[in-house]
Amino acid sequence: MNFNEEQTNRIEYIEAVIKKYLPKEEGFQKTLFEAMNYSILGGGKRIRPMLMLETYRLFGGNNQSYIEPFMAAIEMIHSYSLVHDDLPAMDNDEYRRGRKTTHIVYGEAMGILAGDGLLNYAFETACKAFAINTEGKDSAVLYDRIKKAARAMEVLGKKAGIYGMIGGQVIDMEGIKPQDSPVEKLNYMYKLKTSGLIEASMMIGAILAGANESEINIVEEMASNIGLAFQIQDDILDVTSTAEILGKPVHSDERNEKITYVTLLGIEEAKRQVEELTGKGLSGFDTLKRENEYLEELIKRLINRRK
Ligand code: GRG
Repeated sequence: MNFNEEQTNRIEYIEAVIKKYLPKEEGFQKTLFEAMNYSILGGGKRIRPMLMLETYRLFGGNNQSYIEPFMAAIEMIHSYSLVHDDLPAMDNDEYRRGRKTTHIVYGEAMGILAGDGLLNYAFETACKAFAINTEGKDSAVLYDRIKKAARAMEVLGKKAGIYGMIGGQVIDMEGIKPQDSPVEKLNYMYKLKTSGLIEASMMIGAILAGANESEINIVEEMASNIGLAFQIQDDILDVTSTAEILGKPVHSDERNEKITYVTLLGIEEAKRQVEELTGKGLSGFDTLKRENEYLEELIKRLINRRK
């Protein structure tokens, strides 16, 4: 397998899927549509829809039109979270993915609305998975597909919401103090803030492909560990990388006086934890007794990424 070639093909496909659902930049809300499209189309690794699609394939899923609305939806939610995270009331960042952030280009009010727009539109888009072609299918098959799509909607809402990403962001905003059992609280916060959408991506792939309850639980655990490793790598890159490579300012954690894995445990221990969590995440493939060579390689590269 030529991983880089495979990855380029997948990114092209995912971008085409996202574009298919984006609003046309016309009408009286044109500026909002432009700000939404600017936010989602400015690069990005597209790892969440990629993890979703590959987990779907891991469980034998082969009907892309069924999963595509969810692939677009998860990237819309991810994009909204970045737009809002960059706002002056939150991290107040001017650059992301090597370009000006949405509120810098369109103003703060439009930044808030573009984020809100992407979040709502994500659920509107995901609902298109219910628009199933009923021709020639018996009612039991149709019921099963609708049931899976409904379960996937619930996971999307929960993992992006108050028990997931938004919950984690609140803990981050309130800050972790040295007297707070910081490692425990940091782990909890990262598992919600960063693992939340990774869990949603992989679980939705598994659900729509028809995985059973025990398999869905294994996938959730895998994604939780992978998400945590991904976030700790983010902490490491904030101190070891450069703004040119990352496309956003480095040392932002220090500037914002944030407690991170690196400030708490040091860089060597942070790297060791990344290794350990990655091993735990990847061991899920053995437990599941399923193979997807591309997905395994993707996870390894995500964790060892430079940006
Ligand atoms: C505003 C509700 C709300 C949540 C914000 C996503 C987030 C929560 C904050 C962004 C800051 C941050 C470090 C989040 C952790 C997850 C993370 C590393 C996001 C960046 O994801 P990538 O690397 O980004 O997939 P690209 O640009 O590749 O899409």
